[in-house]
Amino acid sequence: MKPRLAVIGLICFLFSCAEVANIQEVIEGKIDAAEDTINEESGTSIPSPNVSSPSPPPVNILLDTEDVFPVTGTTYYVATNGTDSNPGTEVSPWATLQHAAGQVSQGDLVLVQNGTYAGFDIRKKYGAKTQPIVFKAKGKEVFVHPIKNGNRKDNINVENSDYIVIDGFIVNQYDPEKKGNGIRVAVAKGIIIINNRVGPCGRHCIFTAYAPGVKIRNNKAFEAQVRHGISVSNSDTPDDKPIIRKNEVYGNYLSGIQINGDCNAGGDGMISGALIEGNIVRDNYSKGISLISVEDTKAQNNLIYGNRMRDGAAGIHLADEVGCGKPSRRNLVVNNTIVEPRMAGIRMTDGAVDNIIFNNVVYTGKPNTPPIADEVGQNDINTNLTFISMMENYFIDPVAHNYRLITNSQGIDSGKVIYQSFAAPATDIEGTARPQGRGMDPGAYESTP
Ligand SMILES: [Ca+2]
Ligand SMILES: [Ca+2]
Repeated sequence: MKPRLAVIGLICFLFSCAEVANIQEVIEGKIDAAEDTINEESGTSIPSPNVSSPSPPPVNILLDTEDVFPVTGTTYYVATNGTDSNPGTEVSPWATLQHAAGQVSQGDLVLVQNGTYAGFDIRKKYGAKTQPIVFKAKGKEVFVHPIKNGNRKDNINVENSDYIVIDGFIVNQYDPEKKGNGIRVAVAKGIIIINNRVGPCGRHCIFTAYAPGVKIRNNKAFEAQVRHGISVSNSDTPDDKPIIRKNEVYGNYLSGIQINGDCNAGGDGMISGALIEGNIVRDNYSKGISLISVEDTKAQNNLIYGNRMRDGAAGIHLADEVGCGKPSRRNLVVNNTIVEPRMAGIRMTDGAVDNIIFNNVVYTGKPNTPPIADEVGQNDINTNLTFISMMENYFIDPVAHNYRLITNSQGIDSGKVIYQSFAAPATDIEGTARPQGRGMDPGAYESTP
């Protein structure tokens, strides 16, 4: 019996087989519609069960102070001197990430020793919100290359799996056809991608589809050869709530960060409730942050500069997918610093409506282009510091990309703590409490007196 049929058999046991058929159809339909389609039959081998002798686990898995999980399962090890017939202990580690991906269950921790590994494709493995399955680089030099076997060309693929953590890997090299992504997540909830260095990449560096509750934090995502640095796409739930926080995103072929409801892929066609904060998004070849069919989302404390190396619409662009009729709406764009010599800093098009734009610092260097361009005229733009020339009169050292406001800038303390019942962020991009001095500063940085 093929492993997949075995799984279906198990589900048949738990539910009715009619329901199972329906689930399969829905999942496969979704995947076909996702931006980069996949083959459900991955060729992933599921190894035979292994009797492990677990080593004493650490008390907690500490991703950093924001995400701490207890180790409730088994701690396994992967090392370049291991073999997959080992029990996966520290002294007798496994050799491949793919083997580990076939063995893990809820609450398990996989620690990967320094070295270079083929990537992995994890399917139908389910952690829980407080007991995720964690893949963690133990050292600082754990390199993950594209998946060696199977149909996926990504370096890491997480699919039909929930509550998986990918922590601390150097995800580099890509397939020659550039079809694979650095890290790909599809039809999965509660996935955390943290502390990885992802790039250069073939297609996207970090790509997600139908992935509610995904958290993408403290990664570098750079030099995607075909698409975006970070792409969050496709939805079939009103409860999307992706978090994209404190990443550095640069040198990507299209946009730095894109969120797209992708109505053409089915589902509800909107991404709702995203939080995009504290990112540095620079020197991408198209837009900085592209928000297509996105609603009730907050973009704050981002530093965005030097994008549109080739083409692009804005540092932050609020739009709609052509033909979808799902314009970006009710988003809050607050306390960002945006420096775009070649295009608008913030631009609203394609029916974008009811977006609130305040406390931003926005420089645009393109002639005849306003720093904040509302081409729809139904958005609320208030209390921003905007200018089109003489950057040195505003920023401490724009040549060195120091975009803090100069100390005697009239912008200092000119922002609002609350506007239209929406609060400005309580800290700045570096964690400094706001406001300092006589009031809130606009932009990503709060000056300390
Ligand atoms: Ca949605
Ligand atoms: Ca202030």
